Amino acid sequence: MKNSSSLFFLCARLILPMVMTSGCIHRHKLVDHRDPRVPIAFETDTAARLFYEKLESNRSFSTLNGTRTAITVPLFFEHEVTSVRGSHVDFNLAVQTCDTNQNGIITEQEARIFCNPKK
Ligand SMILES: [Ca+2]
Repeated sequence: MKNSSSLFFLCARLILPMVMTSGCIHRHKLVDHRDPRVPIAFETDTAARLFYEKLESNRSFSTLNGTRTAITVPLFFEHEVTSVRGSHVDFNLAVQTCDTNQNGIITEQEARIFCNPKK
C-alpha cells in the first residue's frame, strides 16, 4: 500500500509540472485601428491654432489608447485580443465634429464653435 501511494505522489510530482509547463493553445490577435488622417484645410492660421489647441486639451483627458481582452481556461486555452488605437482617431473625430458642413475646410467660426460648444 505504501508503495502505491508513494508511486502516486512520485507520478504527481513528475507529471504535474509537465502538465503545468506543457504547451497550451495560445492565440493572440492584434487589432490595429490606425486609420490615416482625414485631409483638412484651415481657412486661417487662427482657425488652425484654435483647432489644435482644443485637440491637445482633449487629448490630455483621453488616457485610453487601447484595450486588452483575454479569455483563459487555465492550462488548456488562452485567447487574447489587443486593440490598439492610433492618435489619428482623436484627430479624425475632432475634424468630423469641427467641420460642421463637411466641406474639408475648417473656418475660424467653426473652430471657435468647436472650442466653445454651447451647453
Ligand atoms: Ca467647413
